[in-house]
Amino acid sequence: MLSQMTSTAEQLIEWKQRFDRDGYVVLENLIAPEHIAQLKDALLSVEERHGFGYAKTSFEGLKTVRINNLLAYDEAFWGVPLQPSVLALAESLLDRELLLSSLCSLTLGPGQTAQPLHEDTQQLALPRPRPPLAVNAIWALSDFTEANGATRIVPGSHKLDHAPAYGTEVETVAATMPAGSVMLFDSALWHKGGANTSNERRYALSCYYCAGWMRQQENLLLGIPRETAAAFPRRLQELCGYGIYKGQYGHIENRDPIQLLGQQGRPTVWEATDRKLQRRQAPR
Ligand SMILES: O=C(O)CCC(=O)C(=O)O
Repeated sequence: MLSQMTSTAEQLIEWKQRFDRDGYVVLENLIAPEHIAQLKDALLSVEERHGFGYAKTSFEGLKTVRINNLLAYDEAFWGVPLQPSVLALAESLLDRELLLSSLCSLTLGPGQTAQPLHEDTQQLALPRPRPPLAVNAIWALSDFTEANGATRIVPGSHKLDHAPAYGTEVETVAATMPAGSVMLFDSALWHKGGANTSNERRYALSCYYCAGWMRQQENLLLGIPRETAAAFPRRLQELCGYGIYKGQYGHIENRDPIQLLGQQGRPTVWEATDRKLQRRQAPR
């Protein structure tokens, strides 16, 4: 079920201004409670059916269950990257040809300690500050509180000229928000998962988008079975990488990879240019 709430153009401009200024923006109470309940049920069912346990590294969280490649596991997640307001904002920050970089769950168990401070693109040797390369949308499936490990952020840090050295500690703010809210942040923003000192799990999804020319964090083209991807809505197929960026990058022998899913492909930039020239030269 897709949340039906859409954004007006003015709303989008305001969210974008806040995102540009602070490096993040919270869209409060965006997702209907029934939708949140459905996503949580699906997560629990996948966790149980597939026997997912805690992550194996301290960064990912030794008391955290992360389920990667979520689109392959349950149809309930297919609407997440397509949520209209979030996708419209991500498109306006990146561009219409953006990609889904990864979709995973972040279920912080009681006793999970705070994550090391980081930014999500700090492995890339690129100068900072820079325009957004990637945008993370954290879906709060539980109320995010100080106690249960709400994501902690350093507002404005996307504008700093360096990423945090691993293990650096600086003052952070807990991004508290009610369940059903979505926080979008620039991958360059300094942040970390908080410590869960409560007795409850903190449920969240990370829907991470990146520029269309960038390598995706998860290899969705290989990780999602072809027959599963063939059943996705076309826009989700495109977000997963079944497309040709700017008509040039990602083609297979000049054909659009979306044809592998039985869809009509788009022309390469070279074909499109010739068609334009032919139209211009055609007698009127
Ligand atoms: O769990 C969170 O709140 C944030 C997780 C995160 O930033 C990450 O894993 O990169």
